[in-house]
Amino acid sequence: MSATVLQILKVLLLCLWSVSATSDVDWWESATLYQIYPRSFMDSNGDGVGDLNGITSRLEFLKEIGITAAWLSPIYKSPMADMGYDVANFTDIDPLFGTLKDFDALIAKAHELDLKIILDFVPNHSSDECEWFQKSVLREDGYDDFYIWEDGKVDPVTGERKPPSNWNSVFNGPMWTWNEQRQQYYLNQFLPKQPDFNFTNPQLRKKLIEVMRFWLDRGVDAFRIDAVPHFREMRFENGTYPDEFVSGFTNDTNHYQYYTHIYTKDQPENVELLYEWREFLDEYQRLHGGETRAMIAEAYSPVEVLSTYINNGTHVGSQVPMNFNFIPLNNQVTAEHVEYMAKNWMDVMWTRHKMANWVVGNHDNSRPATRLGWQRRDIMTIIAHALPGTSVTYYGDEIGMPDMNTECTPSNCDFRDPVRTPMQWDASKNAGFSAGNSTWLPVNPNYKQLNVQAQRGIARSTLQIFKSMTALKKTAAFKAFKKEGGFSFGALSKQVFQIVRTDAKREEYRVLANFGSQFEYFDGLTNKTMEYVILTSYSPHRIGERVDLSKRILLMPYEAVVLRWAA
Ligand SMILES: *[C@@H]1O[C@H](CO)[C@@H](O)[C@H](O)[C@H]1NC(C)=O
Ligand SMILES: *[C@@H]1O[C@H](CO)[C@@H](O)[C@H](O)[C@H]1NC(C)=O
Ligand SMILES: *[C@@H]1O[C@H](CO)[C@@H](O)[C@H](O)[C@H]1NC(C)=O
Ligand SMILES: *[C@@H]1O[C@H](CO)[C@@H](O)[C@H](O)[C@H]1NC(C)=O
Ligand SMILES: *[C@@H]1O[C@H](CO)[C@@H](O)[C@H](O)[C@H]1NC(C)=O
Ligand SMILES: *[C@@H]1O[C@H](CO)[C@@H](O)[C@H](O)[C@H]1NC(C)=O
Ligand SMILES: *[C@@H]1O[C@H](CO)[C@@H](O)[C@H](O)[C@H]1NC(C)=O
Ligand SMILES: *[C@@H]1O[C@H](CO)[C@@H](O)[C@H](O)[C@H]1NC(C)=O
Ligand SMILES: [Ca+2]
Ligand SMILES: [Ca+2]
Repeated sequence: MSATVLQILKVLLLCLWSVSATSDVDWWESATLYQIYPRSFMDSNGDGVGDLNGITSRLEFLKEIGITAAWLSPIYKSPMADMGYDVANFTDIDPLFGTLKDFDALIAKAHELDLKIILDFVPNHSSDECEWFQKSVLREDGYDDFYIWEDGKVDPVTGERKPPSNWNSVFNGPMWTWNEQRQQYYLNQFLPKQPDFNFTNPQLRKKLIEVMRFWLDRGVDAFRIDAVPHFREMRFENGTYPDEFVSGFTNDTNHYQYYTHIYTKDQPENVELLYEWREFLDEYQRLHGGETRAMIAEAYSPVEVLSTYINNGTHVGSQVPMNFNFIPLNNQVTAEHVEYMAKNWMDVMWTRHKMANWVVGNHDNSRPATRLGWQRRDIMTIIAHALPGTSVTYYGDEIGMPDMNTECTPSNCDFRDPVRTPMQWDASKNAGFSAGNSTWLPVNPNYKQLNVQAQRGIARSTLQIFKSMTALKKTAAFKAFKKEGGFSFGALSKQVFQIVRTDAKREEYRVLANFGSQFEYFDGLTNKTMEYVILTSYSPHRIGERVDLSKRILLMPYEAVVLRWAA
C-alpha cells in the first residue's frame, strides 16, 4: 500500500473511532447553549425593541461562533407587567416580538443551520389577562379550580373580610388579591397580575401539556422550565393557611421581608411535575421520532435537590438542571473557589448522573466581564468550555460586554437592566442593533470599540477565544468525557486552575488558567512536550510554540492557555 492510502485509512479509522466514541453523547449532554434575551438581541423593524425576525437574521452568527442550541427568554403574549413572565396566552407570540409565522420562520432557519431552539416555559402562574383566569373568575366548567381561590376570614367583631393569611408577595404587598366578581381571594406570589396556578388540578396539568405539544408541533427542540414551581398545595390538610411571624427585619408591613417565610418559601419542590412532563416529552419523541426533546430546569437549589430533578430512583425528570455554581464568583475569585464550586457539582451530579453544565452568566446577574473583572473575562470562557458537559452563555458575554450603569430609579427601571442592554454588533448607529431613533434600553456607549465586528478575526479577542473553545469542544478529546479518565480538573495553586482532557492516549489538552495578579510556575506537570493552541491576551507566547512540561512552565498574571499534545 502506498503512503497516501495508508494515510487515508488512518483518517478513516480515526473518524470511525470518534463516531463510535461520541455516539453515546446526546445533544444536550455536550452542547454549547446560548441564551437570547429577545428584547435586546436584534431589532428588525426600527421600534427599538428586539424581535423574532431580528433573531432569525442573526442565526448565522450563532452558527459562526459554534453555538448548538439557543434558548429564548419569554416571547409569549403578555401585558408585560413582569417582562413577559406574566403570560396572557401561552400559545401566541407577543406582537412586540412578532407573530407565529415569524416564529415558524425562525425555527425553519435554525434547523436549516442545525441549531436547536429552546423555549422558556413559565408554568408557575399566568397573567390575570389570560383567558383561563377570566374563565376561572366566572367559575366556568373545568376552569373553576385552575387558580388558588379562597374565601378568606371574616372578623367576628368588625365583620371585615380579611385574606386567608398574612403572607406578603415577593414584590411586596399581600399575596392574596380580592376579586370582586368571584367574591374570593386568589393567591399571587409575585404581582396581583400574576395569579398562581393550582397544580393539584389535573385539568390544569393537562392544559400545560397541551401548551408544550403546541410548541413541539411547531418544531421546538427543548424547554427551559422557569424555576420549578415551589408552591404545590399550600393549604394545610385541615383547610387553613397559617400566618407567618413578624421577622423584625423591617417595619413596612407590606414588605416581603416583614414576615419570616416559614410557609411560603423553600416548600418541597414540585419535582413530580417534572417527571410528568418528561414522560410526555419521551412519549412525544417515541411518536414523532427525531432527537431528544430535552428539559432544562432552572432552580437555585442545592445539588441534593437538583439530583432529584434528574431522577429519584424510580422517576426521571429534567435532563439538565442548570448549574449556577459559577454565578456567585466575583473579582475575589481564586482557582480554589472555582475548584470548590466545580467539585460541589461534580461530586454529586457527575458521580450520580454523569451530567454537568456550566452557566457563566444570565439575565438576572451581573455579567462576567464586570463580576469577575475585565482581566478574567476570557478565563471563564475557557474554563466553562473545557470542563465536561454543556456550556451556557448569555448573549453579549462572548464579546465581553460589561454591565452598563443605567440611570435608574426603582420606578423607571429594573435593577437587572445593566445586563440587558442591546447586543453590540458593530460600530454603526445603535451598535447595529436597531435602525430606529431610540432603543428600549440605551446602548452601552462603549460599543464603538466593543462589538462583534471589531473582534471578528482578531487573534486573542474575546470573541476569537470563544470561537476557538467552542470548536475545541466538538473534538474527540472533549467529547470523550464519559470515558474513564477522560478528564480531570483542580487547583494547582491558590490562583492556577488546571483542566486536562484526553482521548485514549491519542491526544491530550491541558488548560492552565491564572486567576491571580502574580507570576506562577510549575515544574514537571507531566512528561509531555505540548504545543500552545489557545492563548489569552496576557500570554507572552505564540500559537504553535512548544513547551516541555517535564521542566518548568511559567504563567503571567491572568494568563490562560490551552496546550495540546498528540501521539
Ligand atoms: C391564544 O392564541 C391562539 C393562537 O395560537 C389563538 O388561537 C387563541 O384564540 C388565543 N387565545 C386567546 C384567549 O386570545
Ligand atoms: C385545586 O384543584 C383541586 C381539584 O382539581 C381542588 O380539589 C383543590 O381544592 C384546588 N385547590 C385550591 C387551593 O383551590
Ligand atoms: C415564577 O415567576 C417569576 C417571575 O414572574 C420568577 O421570578 C420565579 O422564579 C418563578 N418561579 C417560582 C418558583 O415562583
Ligand atoms: C391545621 O394543621 C396544621 C398542620 O398540621 C396545624 O399546625 C394547625 O394547628 C391546624 N389548624 C387547625 C385549626 O386545626
Ligand atoms: C421598627 O420600629 C421600632 C419602634 O419604632 C424601632 O425601634 C425599630 O428600630 C424599627 N425597626 C426597623 C427594622 O426599622
Ligand atoms: C419519586 O417521585 C415520585 C413522584 O413524586 C414518587 O411517586 C416516588 O415514590 C419517588 N421515588 C422514590 C424512590 O422516592
Ligand atoms: C426617526 O425620527 C425621524 C425624525 O424625527 C422620523 O421622521 C422617523 O420616522 C423616525 N423613525 C422611526 C423608526 O421612528
Ligand atoms: C511518560 O510517563 C508515562 C507514565 O508515567 C510513561 O508510560 C511514558 O513512557 C513516559 N514517556 C516519556 C516520553 O517519558
Ligand atoms: Ca422590533
Ligand atoms: Ca379552592
